[in-house]
Amino acid sequence: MPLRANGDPRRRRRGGYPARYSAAGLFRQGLSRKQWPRAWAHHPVRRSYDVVIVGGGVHGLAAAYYLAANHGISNVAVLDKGYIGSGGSGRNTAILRSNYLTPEGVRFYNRSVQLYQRLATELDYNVMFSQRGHLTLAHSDASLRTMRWRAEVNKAQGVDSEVIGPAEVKRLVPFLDVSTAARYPVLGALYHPPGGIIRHDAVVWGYARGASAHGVHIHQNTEVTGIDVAAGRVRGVKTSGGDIATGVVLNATAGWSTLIADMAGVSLPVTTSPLQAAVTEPVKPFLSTVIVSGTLHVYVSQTDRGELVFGASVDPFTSYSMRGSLEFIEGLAGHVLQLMPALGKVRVLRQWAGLCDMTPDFSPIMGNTPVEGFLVDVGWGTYGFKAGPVSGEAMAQCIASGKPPEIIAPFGLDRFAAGALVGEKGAAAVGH
Ligand code: PYC
Repeated sequence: MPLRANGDPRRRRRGGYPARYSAAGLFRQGLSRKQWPRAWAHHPVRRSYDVVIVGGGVHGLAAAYYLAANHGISNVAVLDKGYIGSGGSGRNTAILRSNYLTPEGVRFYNRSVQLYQRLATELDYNVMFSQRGHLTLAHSDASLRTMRWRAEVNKAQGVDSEVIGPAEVKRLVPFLDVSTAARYPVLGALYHPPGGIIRHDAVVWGYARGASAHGVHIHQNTEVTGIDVAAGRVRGVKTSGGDIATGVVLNATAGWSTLIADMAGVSLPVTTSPLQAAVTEPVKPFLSTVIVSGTLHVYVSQTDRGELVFGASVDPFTSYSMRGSLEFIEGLAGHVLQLMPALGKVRVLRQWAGLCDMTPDFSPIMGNTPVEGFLVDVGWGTYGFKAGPVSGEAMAQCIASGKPPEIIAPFGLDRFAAGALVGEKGAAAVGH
């Protein structure tokens, strides 16, 4: 059922930011000697909301923001059992791209890249999106064929991707070993110029500030412990901060998506595995693109501060553990050195893990469920952060209108029973 707008239309147009972030604003604030106002407000938990969003990561906060900004629905709560961005949104390696394998996937992630491109202006928040180009290396004829396939699908959807040879790869990344003597020689790469990296915390904080300015309530340290369902529809949620009545619950969690769905009696075809990552000490800027090698299970980019951010494959077991392991860092180091032997002396500072909810076809599950008023935006595997803006925009539209918009229609839960899978494994940067 569609929801009615309740937000103040003046706020909808401009947002009610307590302070504007600009060079002039910074100067004025410095002169005033006052504290900056809080970026997002604290509120007591209301006993009822029109919409409750479970999960304060980029997906949940973006959905809240677009509900209020695009549809005037602002009687909305975002609940997180920890602090916002403490799950996958703060643990990913911040890579954005739209060079997927299926037309459905390419269209969807391309819309996300477009929204990311204008996010800093839209949210009045510097999210530091750097479109520095993205290279997926091919080390075998089979992966070169997949790269060609992806390039053609990408181009047909208007996305800039092309297959390039080893000499062009070397020109883009002089430190890369592209010699035929390498253990896994580089035969070519899928080059995707619009891909890049972003400051992931800033994206979370920017959406939180934007949503709050439009009247959304953000409740951190508020765990959902149950979902009330009667006669096939949602009535409310039980939380560590008390019960909340609501007719709409959006499950926008990663890692805990099946546990939340179970509370509503909805079964999801999802398993959860950790994905580890690591960061080095800062070194001089030398790497101006993102590099991915599926064969060597490694991807790497260099931050604006000079650190190298690395990731590898998902751990080969299901678990809710978010700890790093010695096996991971040893395997990663070996693979990195095969690609870039010059990095032998760079020290790793930190490693961590996030949780990936894997679906059978490596595409997400989005939209309505058999329980009326219980919606899902889950099953993101290793692609979740890239999809934050488009998912938020689409789920907001789905809640406001009562039906999934075209762009997420292929990702419904019913596709598994219908056998209409959207196979995206071939576009994974990560080994599985
Ligand atoms: O799909 O680009 C990707 C990716 C990188 C790390 C995790 N997923």
